[in-house]
Amino acid sequence: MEARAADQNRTVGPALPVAPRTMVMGILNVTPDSFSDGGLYASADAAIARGLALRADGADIVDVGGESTRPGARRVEPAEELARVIPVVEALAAAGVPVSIDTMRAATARAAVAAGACLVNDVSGGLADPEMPAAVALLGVDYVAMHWRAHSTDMDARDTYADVVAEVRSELAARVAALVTAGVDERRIILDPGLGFSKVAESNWPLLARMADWSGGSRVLVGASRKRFLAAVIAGRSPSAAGPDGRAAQPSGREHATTAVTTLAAAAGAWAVRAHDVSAACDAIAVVSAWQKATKETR
Ligand code: PMM
Repeated sequence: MEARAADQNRTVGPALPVAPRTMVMGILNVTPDSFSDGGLYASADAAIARGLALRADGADIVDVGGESTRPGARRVEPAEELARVIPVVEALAAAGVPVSIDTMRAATARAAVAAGACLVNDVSGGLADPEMPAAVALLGVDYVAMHWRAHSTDMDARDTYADVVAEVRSELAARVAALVTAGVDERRIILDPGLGFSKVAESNWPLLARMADWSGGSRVLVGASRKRFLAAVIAGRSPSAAGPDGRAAQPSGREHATTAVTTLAAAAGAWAVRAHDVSAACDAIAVVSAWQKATKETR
């Protein structure tokens, strides 16, 4: 039944992959202003080439987004978002690449799934567009519900937790309940703690350290790649990674710290990580798999 619903809506493109390890979702922002890769792949041709390169590097899924969610970013017009992402989704899906669509809009999700996307990645968990839960139910694809409190212009001010793990758990549970009420199969929902979204620095670490406590057994996607909270940890130690204020250096200088998080997230059983440097993430996950295999075999 579910598979039929998905088939009716998806005209091209491969299914969401399954793997006996943490998967890697390569980041592809078709935007002028994303914090790490903004402007690099703003034309469709450059974005398609980048998506194919991410796949060749080992990405299980390529996550295509047309709207920056960096702190302070303003929203893009719906037509502009569609024009940025749909040609890219279509070309990558036709080339056999599993594609997810990073969008807060139901209309963009619908168009992207029709163009071959097999996963909807919504950083607002359905809060930004009231049509999203019903749209996802009809599309019959898997859905990432990320923890989110406000759009980018206001999100830093919403880092106001007394107990971040308990609050993220209950706010995500409310999103899951709303999605299920709208007809989404709960098994299709993947949870994401929304690192960096209404979480400036310290709030991110308890969510990584206590994944099982807020995820309740659901699949978990971790999006730590090159984010500010990593800079805050390595600030002062490595001039290439971050200045003393934690903000001075380029996001690419946070790659080693990102790989450390990928390793720990994989060891903790994350379903997937979102990564700019897909090779580094794949290597880290391969090491975790080898370590876990040896642990089992030599017990
Ligand atoms: N982070 C960004 C964008 N989309 N999606 C999910 N599910 N989780 C995240 O943490 C996340 C996301 C931030 O922007 P980027 O695309 O420039 O990394």
